[in-house]
Amino acid sequence: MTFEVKEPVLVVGLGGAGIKLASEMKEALGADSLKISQDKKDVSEDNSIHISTKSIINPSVQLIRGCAMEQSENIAKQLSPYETVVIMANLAGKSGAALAPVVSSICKEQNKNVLSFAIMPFKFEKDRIFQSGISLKRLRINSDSTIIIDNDAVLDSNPDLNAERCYDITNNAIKCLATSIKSSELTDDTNILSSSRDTENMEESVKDSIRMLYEDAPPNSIKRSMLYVYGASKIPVGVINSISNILGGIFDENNSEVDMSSSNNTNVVLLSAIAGETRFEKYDPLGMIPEEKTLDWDEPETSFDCDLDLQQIE
Ligand SMILES: Nc1nc2c(ncn2[C@@H]2O[C@H](COP(=O)(O)OP(=O)(O)OP(=O)(O)O)[C@@H](O)[C@H]2O)c(=O)[nH]1
Ligand SMILES: [Mg+2]
Repeated sequence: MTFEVKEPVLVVGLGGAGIKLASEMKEALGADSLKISQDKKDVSEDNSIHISTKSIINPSVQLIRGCAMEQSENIAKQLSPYETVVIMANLAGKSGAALAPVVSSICKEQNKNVLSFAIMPFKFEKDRIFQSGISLKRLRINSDSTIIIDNDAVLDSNPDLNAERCYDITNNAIKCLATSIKSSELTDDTNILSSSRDTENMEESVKDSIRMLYEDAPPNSIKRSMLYVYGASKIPVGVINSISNILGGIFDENNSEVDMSSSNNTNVVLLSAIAGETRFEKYDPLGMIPEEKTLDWDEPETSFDCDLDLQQIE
């Protein structure tokens, strides 16, 4: 089914990187925005909610989540006037991983139309992998459509790049896609966003994007692919035809599409709807157990500071 972006739209940025990208998305959609973070530096302007962890300056993900739940009425009040909520969450950061399940479940309670973006960590960020996995699982359940951007897949296909350049690739892909949301079709699915570094050679970029996609999902779990070509009017038509042939040859001809957009820079972004296994289920060691055989808490793991003389086990 198609995901319909109904006005009024609110873009919610969670955590440092989520907030940075939310401002870009807000501009592209002409929407309002809300910033939520545990870090005071991220939420200095209007329309923001600071999640205070009181005297603790190095809170755990569970503690940030507990403190956010104390503010859930405030968050719910801010969300209520909107039809569509776009959540921009950096699940590689602590705030994003803590807040994504809380904010998305409030959206679900309020029956919002929810589109979420999730950034996943590099594999060397071992302490982030588990939290990002369980947070993603809940974010996907509460969202109508989810778009996953995996830092680790960028690294695997571009090992010579530094982190800043990797962020440039992913952030640029998100920015580009933001400009296409109004004009193009999004589906009610989980999607993986992949892209490549800037090269003069468009065919190479498409192949790099497909390589990046395969880091996250096996070819048989890809249902549909949409290739966004930016700056298309500057690219020779023969090259666009050849890109379309490459795509049609790899994915089923009927399930792949090329969307051409105008832009100052030329770039390609591949958005693929997936059904079935991705690598992210394995981020939680228990994630491999099929859903119908799993009993899970309704609320994600949360820690509260309740002044008991008992030590908290986390
Ligand atoms: N793709 C992408 N990933 C980012 C970006 N910034 C941070 N990350 C990822 O998030 C991890 C943590 O970086 P931080 O700068 O602490 O991110 P943050 O969003 O401020 O996180 P918190 O402060 O913990 O909420 C990095 O190692 C990256 O994996 C960005 O601009 N783009
Ligand atoms: Mg930060």
